[in-house]
Amino acid sequence: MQSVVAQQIPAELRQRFQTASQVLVLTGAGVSAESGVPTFRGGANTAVWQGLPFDVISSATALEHDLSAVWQWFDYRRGILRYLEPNAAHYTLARWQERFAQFTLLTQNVDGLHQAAGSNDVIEMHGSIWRARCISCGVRFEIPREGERPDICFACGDRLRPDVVLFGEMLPTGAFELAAHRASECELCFVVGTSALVYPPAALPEIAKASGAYLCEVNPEQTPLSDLCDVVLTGKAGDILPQLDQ
Ligand code: BJW
Repeated sequence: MQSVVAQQIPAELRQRFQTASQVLVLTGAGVSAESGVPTFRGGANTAVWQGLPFDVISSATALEHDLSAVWQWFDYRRGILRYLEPNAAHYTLARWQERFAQFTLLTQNVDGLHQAAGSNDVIEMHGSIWRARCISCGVRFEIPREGERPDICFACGDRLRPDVVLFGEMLPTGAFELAAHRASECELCFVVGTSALVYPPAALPEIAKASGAYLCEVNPEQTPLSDLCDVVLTGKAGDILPQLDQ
């Protein structure tokens, strides 16, 4: 593994970036940090809401026992997100969809900022904070940026829940399979702003690497994935990703 600081993009990475046709990017909370979205982990901190660590309140168990508390947690976060904008990293990744013959953007984020920056066909592995889903019939509803969220299913009248993947829940049908397929095909794989602790998404760079891809991590901190990477660019996504375009 080659570890370099920002503004020293290695020649091999630059050359691969110029010639690759199949590129995959996996993003995590760190890509939105420069927009003001709090990360879950990192800097030796863990997100806590009303005394509950996020992995307690964002869990299938919490949903089962106290749906109202889970909604309060997500309502609180939408209240913050409503005022936040994409940053240079989101806009750079949106440009990359035009640059490569096949470009896959996989995100673990639920904040919708990639789409706000102009990315299409984002594979949202953990759902979206801007949707609700019926706990009985599964119909999904958009939650408006302004105004009230729906709390009852218009189709069957049952309760709604956030359309996100909580700890102990399965990913959306087909999302991991599609992501794993794309990971196995890509030549160049970027892992940006994720602690690479949560499975199954953390397995995707391993699949890419095992299939022959060149693996590049962008993160100010080391992660369990760093040693597997061909190159680690140590720094902020909003500083580093635009440099690759230059
Ligand atoms: C910057 C930066 C800047 C800062 N620029 N970078 C295999 C082994 C062990 C456990 C499991 C396993 N398989 C499954 C499990 C269980 C579990 C799991 O993975 N647990 C581990 C934590 C141990 N997984 C699941 O439960 C998953 N479901 C599943 O596997 O189903 C099958 C199953 C069912 C039942 C039982 C067992 C299996 C579902 C996981 C869903 C996770 N959902 C969450 C919450 C979503 C809702 C919400 O938003 O509240 O998703 S958890 C949270 O972590 C969120 C994130 O998407 C996810 C990943 O976090 P991420 O994005 O990496 O953020 P951080 O904060 O961790 O890291 C930020 C990084 O950014 C840091 O590295 C910083 O340095 C960096 N950074 N500024 C670039 N400017």
